[in-house]
Amino acid sequence: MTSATPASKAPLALYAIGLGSNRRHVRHGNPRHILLAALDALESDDIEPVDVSPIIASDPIGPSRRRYANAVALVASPLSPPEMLDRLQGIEVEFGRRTGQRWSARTLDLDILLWSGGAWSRADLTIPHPAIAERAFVLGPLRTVAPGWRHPLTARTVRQLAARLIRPKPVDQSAGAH
Ligand code: A4P
Ligand code: MG
Repeated sequence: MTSATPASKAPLALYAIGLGSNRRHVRHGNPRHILLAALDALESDDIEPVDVSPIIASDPIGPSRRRYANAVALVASPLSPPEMLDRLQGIEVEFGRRTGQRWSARTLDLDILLWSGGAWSRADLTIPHPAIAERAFVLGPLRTVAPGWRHPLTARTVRQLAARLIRPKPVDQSAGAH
């Protein structure tokens, strides 16, 4: 007998999952359609969709020059964070994601952004995703589905993080004075 709790009996956690694509897929077509297909693929016996943001088009951050489609899904699941990561990576592979070059153009990228359990930090998985606060393509869609969710490390809400990101930085008055 095992003392581990079967996944089906574990309490449900809420996850915010970031979706991104900037390559065409031979069957699903353009990045927007890839995200729609990925949202379908995400739904399963133990991953229940709760809400999904609009799909936005965003300029690439990093070396890839192609524009991205991005979205955020809220899902409820008994899966633990490593189990969820495993599931997401399986879906990425199904969509023909080529691994190797970091930040390379990709058919589908699925990131765990937030988890209702708070913070998680292991070698291969960090939650909240470390780059959330600097990324408009994450915060924009995330704000539409979870504006009040507090980042567990900074205690700022998603709405506050988004406002900080788009607020213009104060001009350094001394710059250009010489
Ligand atoms: N990993 C650690 N924490 C997490 C987490 N919270 N969620 C590990 C998912 N994975 C996590 O990821 C590399 C490793 O990160 C995984 O094996 C996992 O163990 P990856 O997805 O294989 O590699 P990557 O995506 O190339 O690197 P990284 O750092 O995840 O890149 P990002 O942050 O995903 O950025 N511009 C626009 N406009 N839109 C985008 O979606 N995306 C990227 C990729 C760059 N520029 C973009 C976009
Ligand atoms: Mg990733």
